[in-house]
Amino acid sequence: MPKLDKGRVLLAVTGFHPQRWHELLSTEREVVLEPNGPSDPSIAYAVVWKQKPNLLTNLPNLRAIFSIGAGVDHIMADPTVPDVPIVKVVADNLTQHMVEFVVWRVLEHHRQAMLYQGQQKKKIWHEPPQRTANDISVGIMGLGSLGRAAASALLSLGFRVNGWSRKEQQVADVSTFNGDSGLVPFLNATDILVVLLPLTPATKGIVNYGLLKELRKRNGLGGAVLINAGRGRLQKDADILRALDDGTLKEASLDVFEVEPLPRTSPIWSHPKIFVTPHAAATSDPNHLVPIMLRQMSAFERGEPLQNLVDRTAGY
Ligand code: NDP
Ligand code: OXD
Repeated sequence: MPKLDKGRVLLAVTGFHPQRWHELLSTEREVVLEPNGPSDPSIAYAVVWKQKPNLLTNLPNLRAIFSIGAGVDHIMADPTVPDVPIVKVVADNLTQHMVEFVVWRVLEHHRQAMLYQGQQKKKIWHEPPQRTANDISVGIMGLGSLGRAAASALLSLGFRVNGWSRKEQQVADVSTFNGDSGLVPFLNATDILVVLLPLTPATKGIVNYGLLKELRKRNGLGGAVLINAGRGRLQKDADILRALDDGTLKEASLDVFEVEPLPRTSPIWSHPKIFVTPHAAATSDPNHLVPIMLRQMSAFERGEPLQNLVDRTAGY
């Protein structure tokens, strides 16, 4: 295959100022924030976060699209995205952020942080019964790069870990389940549910009341716990509130919401059993991610295959 020339980059983001991304990409490439017309022939790569609809549709020389996040639903939301390779983020730095988030939230629920916070407010000196991690099964929905890394960290703390994926997966020391038939057995064996799925047509709304009902409740936590750091539209916010209010769920940590930013009127903000973070579980840091993107572009131009490609049929 003949070597490709050094392609120009379109940096197309909405919702934040991409200054640092621009600076770092510009160290090696010519970068533009808008194409020169809808069929700009000079654009070879697009680096995107929630690009404007139709922006990429007619770029005739587009070679690949790089997502600024691990999730690519923000790209796939536009059905006119052309059929070029889409690269998702897989990076130690992002994975580390997510592992820290999952371990933090699991430990807080396991060690009953909400109970102690309530006691402290009322100056109550009371020690509830304590369980160790190996009494608790954490079930991770999504055994991708983030789910596997979270599983490994939780195992090292002594938790039992279950995992659910689309295809059959083998992960050392993790009890794995897959597909529709594996979902209920996975939930029935899970005390703390951690959601690290991508948002696709198959997963939209999956975290609903019926699913939460299947979680195990016979543990020392006093009820099942939900942690969602995947995507907000995987869940039904109203179903989570219902499950918390009727005791189906004991507590939840939510990093993502059906509508983001979470509207100020949402009852989730002030719910005593919900810990809220603003889609901040694992931030994409340009200092770590841009060098990986630049290396991939150069390797591709030398004729090497792109890594971490999205399966467009599966949607992630
Ligand atoms: P990957 O693409 O590496 O893995 C996705 C996992 O989900 C795979 O195990 C896959 O199964 C599984 N999966 C996908 N569809 C289904 C389905 N229909 N049924 C069962 N399992 C399914 O993703 P990452 O681990 O890199 O990231 C996961 C998600 O985390 C991202 O898509 C993003 O939405 C979210 N995220 C959130 C962040 C935040 O700050 N809140 C930050 C970063 C990511 P299989 O193994 O069989 O392919
Ligand atoms: C991501 C995110 O997908 O930050 O990486 O949500």
